[in-house]
This record gives sequence, C-alpha cells and structure tokens, in this order.
Amino acid sequence: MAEHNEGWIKTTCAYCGVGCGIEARPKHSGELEIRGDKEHPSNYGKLCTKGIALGETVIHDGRLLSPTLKTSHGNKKLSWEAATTMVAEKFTQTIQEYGSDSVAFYVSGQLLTEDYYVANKLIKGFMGTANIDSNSRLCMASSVVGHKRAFGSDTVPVCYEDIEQAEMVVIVGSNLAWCHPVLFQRLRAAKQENPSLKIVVIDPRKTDTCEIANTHLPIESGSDVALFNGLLSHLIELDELDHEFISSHTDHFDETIKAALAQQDIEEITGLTSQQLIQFYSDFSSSDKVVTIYSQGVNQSSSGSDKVNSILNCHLATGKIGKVGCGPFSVTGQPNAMGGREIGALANTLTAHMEFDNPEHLQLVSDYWQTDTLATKPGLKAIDMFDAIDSGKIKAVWIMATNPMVSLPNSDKIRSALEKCPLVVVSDCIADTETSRLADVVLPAQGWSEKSGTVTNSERRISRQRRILPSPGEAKPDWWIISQVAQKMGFRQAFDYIHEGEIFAEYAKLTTLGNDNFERDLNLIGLTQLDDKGYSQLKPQQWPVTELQDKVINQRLLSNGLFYTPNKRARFVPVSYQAALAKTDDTHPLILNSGRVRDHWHTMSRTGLSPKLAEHTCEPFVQLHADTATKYHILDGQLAKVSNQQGEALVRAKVTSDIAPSQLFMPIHWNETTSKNSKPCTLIANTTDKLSGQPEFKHSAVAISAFTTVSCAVFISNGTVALDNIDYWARQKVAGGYLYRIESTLPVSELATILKEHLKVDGQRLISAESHNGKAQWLVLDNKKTTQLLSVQKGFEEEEITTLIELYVQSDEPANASNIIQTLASDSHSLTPA
Ligand SMILES: Nc1nc2c(c(=O)[nH]1)N[C@H]1C(S)=C(S)[C@@H](COP(=O)(O)OP(=O)(O)OC[C@H]3O[C@@H](n4cnc5c(=O)[nH]c(N)nc54)[C@H](O)[C@@H]3O)O[C@H]1N2
Ligand SMILES: Nc1nc2c(c(=O)[nH]1)N[C@H]1C(S)=C(S)[C@@H](COP(=O)(O)OP(=O)(O)OC[C@H]3O[C@@H](n4cnc5c(=O)[nH]c(N)nc54)[C@H](O)[C@@H]3O)O[C@H]1N2
Ligand code: SF4
Ligand SMILES: [Mo]
Repeated sequence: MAEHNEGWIKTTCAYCGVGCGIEARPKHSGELEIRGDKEHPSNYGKLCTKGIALGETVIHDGRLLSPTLKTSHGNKKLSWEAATTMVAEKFTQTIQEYGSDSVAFYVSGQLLTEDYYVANKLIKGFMGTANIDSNSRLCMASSVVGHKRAFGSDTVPVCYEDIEQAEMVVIVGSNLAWCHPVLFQRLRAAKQENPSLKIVVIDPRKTDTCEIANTHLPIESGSDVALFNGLLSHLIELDELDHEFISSHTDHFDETIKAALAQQDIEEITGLTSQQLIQFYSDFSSSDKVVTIYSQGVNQSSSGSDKVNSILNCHLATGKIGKVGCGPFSVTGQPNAMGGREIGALANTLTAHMEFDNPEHLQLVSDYWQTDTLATKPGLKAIDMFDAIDSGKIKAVWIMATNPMVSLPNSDKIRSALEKCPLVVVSDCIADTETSRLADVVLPAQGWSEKSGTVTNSERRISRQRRILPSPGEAKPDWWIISQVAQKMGFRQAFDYIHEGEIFAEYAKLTTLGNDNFERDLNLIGLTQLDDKGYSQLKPQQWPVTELQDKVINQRLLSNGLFYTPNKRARFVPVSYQAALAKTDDTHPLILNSGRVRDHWHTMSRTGLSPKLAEHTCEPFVQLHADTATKYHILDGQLAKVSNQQGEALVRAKVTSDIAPSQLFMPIHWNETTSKNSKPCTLIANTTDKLSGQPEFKHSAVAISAFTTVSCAVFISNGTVALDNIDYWARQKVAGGYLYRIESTLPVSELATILKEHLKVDGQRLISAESHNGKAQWLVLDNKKTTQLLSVQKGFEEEEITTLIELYVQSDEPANASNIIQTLASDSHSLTPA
C-alpha cells in the first residue's frame, strides 16, 4: 500500500534529475491533482511548471494500447502471450544463428531501476552479450568517464544542500533555470538569503540562468578545457593549492600541472577578456567553498571527458571536495539517469559499480545470477551500436523508453539502420513515435502514474514512483514485459518476478556482494531487508545506505580523503584543449548549438499534451544574433532554413543578442510527429568523445538562409491531422484539440484547397467564407461544437492566432460557428454556408 493522506499519494516527478517529490490525487475527470511534497528533500514542496502540469499529461491521447505486429500489409494486434513468445523466439533464433553479439538493447534513463535491472540482467547475464546501452550515453557518459578516471568510481560526491552552503557556485554548460528548475529555485533562495554568494554562469549563450548570476562568461563553444586549465595554472602561480591534500590523497599532480601550464592562448580560445578570466580565477581561489555544477555544455562534446577532468582537477588541487559547500556536481538529466548508472545499463560497465576488467566481479555476478553465460567483455556504445545495426552485424534490437530517430545524431543514418534491421522491437507508451514507425513489433508500456518502482536523482537519492492511475488498454510494466520474454527464452527461474519490490531487493543485495567494507561506493545494505510493506512505504534514501533512513540525511562522499582507485588516491588527469571536430567554412559558416526549452521535455510525448506548457514556446525555432540575421537577410519571426551536407531543417527565426554572432541554437523537442522538419539531429554528425562515446551535440557547422513564405494557415482540429505535403507545419496542444501553424510557398487559394481536404466533414455543417480578393479563407466545421477551424491568409499576427484559439476553445454553442466566421471575416465578405 502506498502512503495515503486524504487520497494524496506520494510519488516522484516524471521529468528531470532533480527528482522532486510529488503528491498526486485522482480527479473525476481522469486527470490528477498535483502538489509538491513538503517532506521530500529534493524540493520541500516546490515544483516547476512541468511538474505542476503533470496532471494534464496523464490523458490517454495517442497511447499505445496493445502489443502490435507491424508489417507492410498492415498492423495486427497480438496478445501478450503471442507477442512475448514471438520476440523471445526471434532473439533466440538470432543468437543461435549469428551469436550473442548479433543482438542489442537500447534503453533509457526513463526506465525505473527495476526495469533497468531486469533488462541488464537478461542481456548481460543470460543472452551473453553486453550490447546494452542507455540514452544516458548521450547525456552522462563523459561525466562517468571523468569520475572514474579521477575517483576510480562513478561517484557524485555532493548533496543539494551544498549549493546552498557554498560561497561560490560555478554553473558550466547548464541552463539550470530551465532544465533543473527547482534546484535553480533553491539556489536563488540561497542567494537571496546570502547576497555575498557568488554565481558565475559559463555558457556561450546568455540564458535565464544568468538572471541570478554575478557574472556571465560567454565562452566560445567547446573551449572549457582551456578555461579550466587556465584556472589550474592560476592556482599554481598564486600557490592557492591544498598541498597537504594533494600529497596525501592524490597522484599525477606534476604531469597535470605541466599540461595546464602549457595551455597557451586562453583568451583567444575562450573568447574571454583577461579581466574576465582573472576575476573568475581569483573568485574561485578566494572562496573556500565552491560548487561547480555542470551539464550538457560540458558532457556533449568531443572533449567531454577532458572537460569534466579539467573541472575535477581544480577541485582536487584546492581540496574543495568532500566538504560542506564544496565539490564538482554533474547534475543528471533524466529522472533515473543515476539509476541506470547504478545498475550498469551502459555497455562498458557490468552492474552495481562492478566492472568487466575485474575477474572477481565477474565471478560474483555470475554466481549471484546463477548463470554461466555472463558477458565478459564490454558491448557496443550507442553510436557504435547503431553503426553495427546499419552494417548488419546486429540483427535484432529492442528499444525501450527512448526515441533514437529523434535523439541520436544523424537521423538519416538511424533511419537506414532501423529500416534494414531484421527485428526492431519498441516498447513505448505512445503509439506513433518516429522510432515506432520503423518497428516490427511494438509493446505498450505503462507510463508515469501507472508504473511503480524507484528512481535515483542527481544527489544519489532513491525515491519511489507509485502507481496512482490504472493503465489504458493492455499497457504493462517494462520489467514485466522483459521478464516474460526472458522466461520464454528459457530463463524461467531467473525471471519469475511477480512484483517490482522483489526485483529491488535482489538489486539491493547485489550491491553488497564483495562490498563488506564499502570498497564500492554504491552499497544498499540497509535496504536488503525490506519486506513488501517496507518497499511500499519507502521514504527517500540517499546512497550509500548503511541502514534504513527513516529521516532525511545528507551525506557527501569522498569526505575521508579515500577514493575508489586501487591505492585509494584520487588521480589528477592531464588534459589539453582540443577544438571541436566540426569546422566552419565559407559554405557552413555558423556553429549550431542545441538544447532544451523550459516547458518541453525531449520529444514532447508528454509535455506536448498540456495546453499550458505549450504556451511558453509554441514552435521550433532557431536563435540567432541580430548581426547574423542582418548578414543573411533573415527577419525576426520569419522561417529560416538551417542546413549542411547532412540535411536541413525549417524553423522560426528568433533574433536576439543573447547568442554570439557565430552561433545558432535550436531546441531538441520538435520532430516529425510534431512538426514538418525541425530536428537538430538531422544536422548533427555522429562524432563522439573517444573515451565516453558521447556525441558532440552542441557543435555542428551549418548555413542559414531565409525561407520565403507566400501563404500561411492556422488549423485547429479536435484530433491530429497528417499534413505531409506542406512546406512547414508545427503542432501545438490547445484545450480540446491541436493547433497547426502552417506556411507554404503556394498562393493562399492553393494552400486552402490542399488544407480543405483535411476537414472531416462527414455529417457536419461546413461554414466557410472567402475574402473578395481571394487573399483569405475561413472554414469552420460544426456539429454540436466546432470541431475544426481553418484560416488561410498571407500572414498572421500572434494576437490573431490567440483569438482563433479562444474562439475554438469557447465554441461550445451549436450556433457558434457562424459567429466565428462573422468574427474572422468581419471586414468583408460573402458568407457562404457550404
Ligand atoms: N525543460 C527541460 N528540462 C530538462 C530536459 C528537457 O528536455 N526539458 N531534459 C533533461 C535532460 S535529459 C538533461 S540531460 C538536462 C540537460 O540540461 P542542460 O545541460 O542544462 O541543458 P541543455 O539545454 O542541453 O544545455 C545546457 C547549455 O549548454 C550550453 N553550451 C553549449 N555548448 C557549450 C560549451 O561548449 N561550453 C559551455 N560551457 N556551455 C555550452 C548551451 O548553450 C546550453 O545553454 O535537462 C534535463 N531537464
Ligand atoms: N541535438 C541534440 N540531441 C540530443 C540532446 C541534445 O542536447 N541535443 N540531448 C540528448 C539527451 S541528454 C537525452 S537524455 C536524449 C533524450 O532523448 P529520448 O530518450 O529519445 O527522448 P524522450 O522523448 O524522452 O523519449 C522517451 C520515450 O520513451 C517513452 N516512455 C516514457 N516513459 C516510458 C516508460 O516508462 N516505458 C517505456 N517503455 N517508454 C516510456 C516516451 O513516450 C518517449 O517516446 O536526447 C539526446 N539528444
Ligand atoms: S525540477 Fe525537475 S523533478 Fe522537479 S518538478 Fe521540475 S521537472 Fe520535476
Ligand atoms: Mo539527458
């Protein structure tokens, strides 16, 4: 039983790695009431816009309802028995015919720990290959490499309260205000309480995060290593080092200072002035307590791992680690990115912070899982995995809770790989994703509010997500789906779970094997005795968990000067600046950066269902500097084509001074299910950091040009509309339907003719009007309520679109369609009821 309190059930937010506690209560409408959990140590009752809107996103629009076989002759619904049998047989046959390494799982930080654990156990333990990688490869991999190189283990040492107790917070390559909003709110409150808290934001763009910053350092894209090598040199030159810490607890300091001191041309490389550099460096050295928060501006780079170590080097050199208010802080993106790293769903780790290159670990795990087919070597990382699918080495792939057609670089290559692959299985909550369009079998998974298990947030705190609502159709928990397939592959005993709590207990025990003295940081010994009730009522637990935490505790790691390397000493890592791989030239003179907006989550499968969230950013866009706009004759609000050798995208130009003239920025959220052609990944090459395998998402060479629009339309419909043959469209959720913004090179009348085809007239009254000069057309479908509303003109002001939305939303009265037409066509025209 979950914790009840006037019907409120405690759970954890579906979105970012802050991991806010939520209380949810079902409403009669099927939606949920949502409020922040005042007792949860991530947020103490606060929530951001996305968390608050979760209640609106539990509607069943677009849900995948049954296991389905997709063939060129059409779709066929399958029973779970038939679907899981088919998937099991196909994986078994592929392994028999082509060997274990011919199969792969591509999984996600949006799975629960229990799902993740079962997937990892099946493929590494029983299918005999480590070809399982997570979308965390796109997100956290460089941090993992950095941590392992420096600390000997993937250890995040800090707690959230450290940022509140720091004297200085450095935010590098993170738009905290939009991507970790509640952590940002906590930092803002700390600054209000203590105005002397210094905040520095290091980002090529001026973002909303800069609102609370003392300084914004608009660094050149990709140059962070040079900046932090400069900081280390400064610390050496001024002798602001913690000599005692360095000599007692670290290795490789001498090589590292040599590399740092050899760093030339820091001003030129970073684009920062000597004054800006000196100020930053002296603030860092004069503050005893510094936290450096970093995210994708650091990780998603061909030098991501080195960027991470350049930051860790500075914290180690000053001993600003493992102490109150101190430390490097890699914030996690997805709700369970940390959980995935724990259970080891990355191709190059075994499980539970145990490694392939350690024979003792291999033995412990194969004994524990009672298997003699444990994978003994790392598998393929995400980019290599999709290359292997493309080249035919991998012949069967199971994709769970991620949408690689949108989120992996070089979308065309991903498409070609999936089209060729003999077996593509996709588990998702949504029926139509770009990836599921290419699947052979789709399996319906339970979504947030239906599924049950645990997630771990950025500060290593494990919280329960609880089931609150029934699932639609035949949706099932991911762990159940995987276990059914495992059983049908012949591994019945190892996967006969009947409840997620059992899986958690098995995982907790695994973390304790060969770990009596906490040789590994990840140890959940205090959770190994949980019974069903204990699991059901589990309060947030921050690992390592020595005993069940009944109250909130905050423990930082690496406080005793002992690290997880063989000699227990931390390692400095010598690094030197390497330019990003993509080079601009005369034909592709601009750097494309990509990332997130405040109110959307990734491919919008959930945030795209909330009218409120849609209002913040209605359309895909490209942010560009005013000088760049002038140079390429692009007006603010006009459509622009961003292109390179690999592909092109069409998006709305947003002219600003918040970005350098050399850069463009595009959001990652819109894709072919929500717009015509607006994905940054179409333009991004699959080049990676050599060590981490993480793609360089933030630095591609592109060109930009204006798109000449001749006609525009606004189409509001109570259901989704397939607008394939139109130059540009983007979809936005509005109350009771979807709004499409449409642009075209065709004259108004021709665009209107095409769009009229999409009006679903059957049995309804069509009311239409046309302006005398043929420059505008309006059409409204009406039965009891306006179901579709279409307006085609040369162009729209934003206020006109707002009026249309209001007219649509308020059109409950049967007679309203005529009124709508009157309003729309007020300054003209012949009104012709059709
Ligand atoms: N609203 C919202 N929040 C989210 C998500 C979401 O989809 N929507 N997704 C979640 C996930 S999975 C993740 S991983 C996180 C990501 O969280 P963030 O990393 O904060 O988000 P991004 O927008 O990807 O990138 C952050 C910043 O890096 C900057 N940057 C680009 N290149 C460089 C560089 O070379 N150096 C430096 N210093 N900075 C650079 C970009 O300009 C950008 O402002 O957000 C999580 N939270
Ligand atoms: N250009 C560019 N590309 C990027 C990035 C960038 O900054 N720039 N960032 C990268 C990063 S950091 C990330 S994390 C990725 C994110 O990219 P993706 O992981 O591809 O994005 P999502 O839309 O979150 O995909 C999750 C899918 O899982 C489904 N889903 C949700 N919950 C469940 C569940 O419980 N079970 C199952 N089976 N399915 C579920 C959703 O419906 C959705 O289709 O994008 C990466 N790609
Ligand atoms: S900050 Fe993150 S976890 Fe918290 S409510 Fe917002 S999206 Fe959810
Ligand atoms: Mo991420």
